[in-house]
Amino acid sequence: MGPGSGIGGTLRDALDRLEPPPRAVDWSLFVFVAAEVLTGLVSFTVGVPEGWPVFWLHRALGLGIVALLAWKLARVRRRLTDPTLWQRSTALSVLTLVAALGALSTGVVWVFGLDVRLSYWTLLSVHVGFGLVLLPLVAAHAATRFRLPRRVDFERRRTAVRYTVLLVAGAATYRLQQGVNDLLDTAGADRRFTGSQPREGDGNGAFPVTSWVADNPDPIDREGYRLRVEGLVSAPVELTTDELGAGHETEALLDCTSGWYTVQEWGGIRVGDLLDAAGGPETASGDEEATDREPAYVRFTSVTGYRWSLPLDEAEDALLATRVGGVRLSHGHGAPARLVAPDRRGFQWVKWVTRVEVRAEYDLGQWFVTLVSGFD
Ligand SMILES: Nc1nc2c(c(=O)[nH]1)N[C@H]1C(S)=C(S)[C@@H](COP(=O)(O)O)O[C@H]1N2
Ligand SMILES: [Mo]
Repeated sequence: MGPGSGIGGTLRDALDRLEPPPRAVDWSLFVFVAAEVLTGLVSFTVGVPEGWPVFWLHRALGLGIVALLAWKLARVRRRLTDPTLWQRSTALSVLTLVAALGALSTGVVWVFGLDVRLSYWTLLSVHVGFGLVLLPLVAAHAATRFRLPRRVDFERRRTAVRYTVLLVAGAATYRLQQGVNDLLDTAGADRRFTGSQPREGDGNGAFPVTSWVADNPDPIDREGYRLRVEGLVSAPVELTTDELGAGHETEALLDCTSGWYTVQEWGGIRVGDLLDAAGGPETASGDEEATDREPAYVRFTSVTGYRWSLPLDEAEDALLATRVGGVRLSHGHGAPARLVAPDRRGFQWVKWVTRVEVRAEYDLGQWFVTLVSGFD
């Protein structure tokens, strides 16, 4: 089939017309990969549907990389296939290509609802792994053949048109995939806007026990357990398991960044009521220098040290759960008590909570602690 004939030919013509100059392709690949890592990481913090543009941008950029990579490979193919052209940097190039193909293929396959597990890693976690090694590889690869971009490579109007078309085509392709998923009724059809797949059923057994990285404490003895409620409250208290009770019920959706979600009925105590048991939030009056510290956040800390804070208003409506699906929480799911924070991603739902603290400051350290908690 010659150029321009049939659908394949038309597509080819369109791709040819869109193709940026070689140097622009190289730089674009670098920028697109960096943007993918950024949007991917940011998407992990998004739990409300209004955050959908982050996910769509991630998908469109990913499909843009497919096109960029196709142009690039068409140009440099011989450097890889012809052994007489191999250099020292070729190994790095191949490694970078493998990571790129790994990230792209796991992403695409995930979208169609396939989930082959590599031990306890979901395919989405493997995708994240490929993405995280890809960025330094692309940076190193670019450094071996560093050439500054020239003005003519990015002639303004053409560049804007090209990249707009590229991203719109990416988004359209993603949209098309949704139709295919619906039509074939694949597991990919039930994904949330976050990309997570459903886990059906009620109670402890219905959804996986997940620790972010390495958190894995011994079971907590119900009798010996105490929950401390302290910080900027009038009367700090320690509560027993029985005092936490299960007076409050709420249905909430837990969406883990490893790619699954579940809707469960959670029972426990409203955090607002918990704070009332400690006399309620109270401004700490400082000394003569009038350093009043206003209650602004509530921090939930696990027996392992893992922790997360919510703004005070949001925290008051959150739940410290002792039950799920009508039964007691199992150890793996955070017994005796775990945070249920609707609209927040799973990693923020602290398990095995032993301390609830009203604070004035935002806790920047939580970002680090959630990554290393459980490593000794
Ligand atoms: N203390 C502690 N709490 C934690 C975690 C953890 O590693 N340690 N993992 C979080 C993550 S990533 C998720 S998705 C949910 C999973 O809750 P589950 O194990 O009940 O499914 O718990 C969160 N709470
Ligand atoms: Mo998670």
